[in-house]
Amino acid sequence: MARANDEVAELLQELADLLSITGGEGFKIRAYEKAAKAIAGHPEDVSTLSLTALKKIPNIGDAIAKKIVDYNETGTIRQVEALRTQIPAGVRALTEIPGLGPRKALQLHQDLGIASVDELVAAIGEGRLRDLKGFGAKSEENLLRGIAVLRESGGRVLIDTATELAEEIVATLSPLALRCTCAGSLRRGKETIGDIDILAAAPSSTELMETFATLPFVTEVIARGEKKTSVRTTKGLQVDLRVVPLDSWGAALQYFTGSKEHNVAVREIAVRAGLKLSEYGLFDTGTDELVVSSTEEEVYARLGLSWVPPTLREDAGEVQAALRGELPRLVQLEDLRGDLHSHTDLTDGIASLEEMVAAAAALGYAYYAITDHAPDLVMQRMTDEKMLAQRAQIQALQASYPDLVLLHGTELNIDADGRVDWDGDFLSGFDVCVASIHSYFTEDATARLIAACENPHVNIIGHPTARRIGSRPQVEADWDEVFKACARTGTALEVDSFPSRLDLPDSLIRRALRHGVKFSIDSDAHAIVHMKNLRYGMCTAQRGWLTPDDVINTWPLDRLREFLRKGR
Ligand code: DGT
Ligand code: CA
Ligand code: CA
Ligand code: ZN
Repeated sequence: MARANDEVAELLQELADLLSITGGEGFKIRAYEKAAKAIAGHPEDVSTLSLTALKKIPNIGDAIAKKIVDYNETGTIRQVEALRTQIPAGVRALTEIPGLGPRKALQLHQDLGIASVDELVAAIGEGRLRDLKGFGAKSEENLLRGIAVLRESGGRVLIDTATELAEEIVATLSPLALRCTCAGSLRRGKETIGDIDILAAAPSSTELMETFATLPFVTEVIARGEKKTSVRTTKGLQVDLRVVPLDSWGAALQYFTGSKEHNVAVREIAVRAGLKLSEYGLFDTGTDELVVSSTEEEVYARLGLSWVPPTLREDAGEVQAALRGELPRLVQLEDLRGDLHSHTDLTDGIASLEEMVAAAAALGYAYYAITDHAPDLVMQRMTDEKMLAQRAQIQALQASYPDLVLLHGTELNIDADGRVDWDGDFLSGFDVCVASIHSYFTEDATARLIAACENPHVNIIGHPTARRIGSRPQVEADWDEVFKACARTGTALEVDSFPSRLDLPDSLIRRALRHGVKFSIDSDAHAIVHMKNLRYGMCTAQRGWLTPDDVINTWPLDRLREFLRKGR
């Protein structure tokens, strides 16, 4: 289940959105947005905090603290409920479109009577937006792009939402089963999840199905049977539970992990060997006798394949590689020695330098980079003085952490011409520089990214496509040219682990790998709770077939430092 913090943060963000539709004051809207971020990143569970304790959280004043108390007592914020009733549902549906703000949504509703995404598509087709103040051909194009992004994500949820829910279900059901785990796209670590698939082994399914169907967050039982039950949760997400006998566990897990395409390819190999593979086991086609079924390893081994890690099961060459015994040794969480992209409250993070460093030390890292934003991101108000003061602070802090090497870095902004915030002199004072696109998202980015790679101080391209899953498309670029520049200049590409980014995406990672590019799997943490997001970036990295040698932050510090020198 989502933490209370996430629900409160969503309600506060919704409050900000609703107020901007109803013409609320700007400073209030920004205060709610800041509060939503602060609550989402706060390490303590807000449902356990008193009014006094809530007010001690940065960016939470008396009024907002009281709204959280309201949530703790009633499960919602009453002001949000009241505002919802004042705004036509159609207008709220329109604001879901990436790039369409609340005011323009309201304008479309009031002036043209548009109350749904479909009606908007029709209106654009009929040219009805042309004469509307504040709209034009360019905005029509952007709206259609936004609608495409929205539809692509249709009904799928981000991996962190699905993981948290699935882990809670598995924890509840495990005591009632011999085995219990998640399968489907979640086990394969896909960036978005259509529905959650849970598999359990037990002699009888009665108690498991009953417990599952009556979980507190279940709003509807879609189908209920002895072998399979499907439910819908408060978040609208579907969860399927399948219960199998223990001796068919391996075959069932293999089958329900998918992907469908991987399973088809594996079944073809079975057929050629005179065998038949189903969720019940691997059978001899002639005699119908069971050959193996209890573990996945046995099933793959009997077919002459090495066991295929779930993150590779997409029929993208893994079956052939498994046949030849040439699957890569994939990078794993345990391989990471440090994190090279993180923020503190000096810019838009919510934890202090001391808190972030203490958390990194607790994770057992060998090195850790602080990379606060650079001056061109104007709202972050960075200055040379502030950056140098932070460096002095880091040097002082280093004495308390004999086992953790602190690196001072920054996240630069790649401008319209591919230049970054500071000159070479100032940049040479940093241990590591990440450079990212934070502007001009709709223009071709090839030349800018290549110019950034050619800067001798830029080590890592941060979240390279700049996409936001479900809300902002990737920047357009000739990626093969960008990857060539990365490989040529010794610039790593980031795998940003934020669940809404997961950037580079898996398919581009594989393409970059063919050019010999190196990668950095980073948290981009803006709060201590974000550090654990590395597990999601790791799924994406594995789906891109990365090995430890491809990932610079698995390397010992000496080798990393050599890479960061970039031949200078
Ligand atoms: P999703 O839910 O859209 O994120 O993606 P999956 O892969 O979890 O798909 P889902 O939930 O429909 O099915 C879970 C797994 O069960 C799937 O990866 C493979 C297996 N499976 C389900 N239906 C079929 C089928 O008709 N044929 C085969 N070969 N496998 C199936
Ligand atoms: Ca699924
Ligand atoms: Ca399913
Ligand atoms: Zn960034």
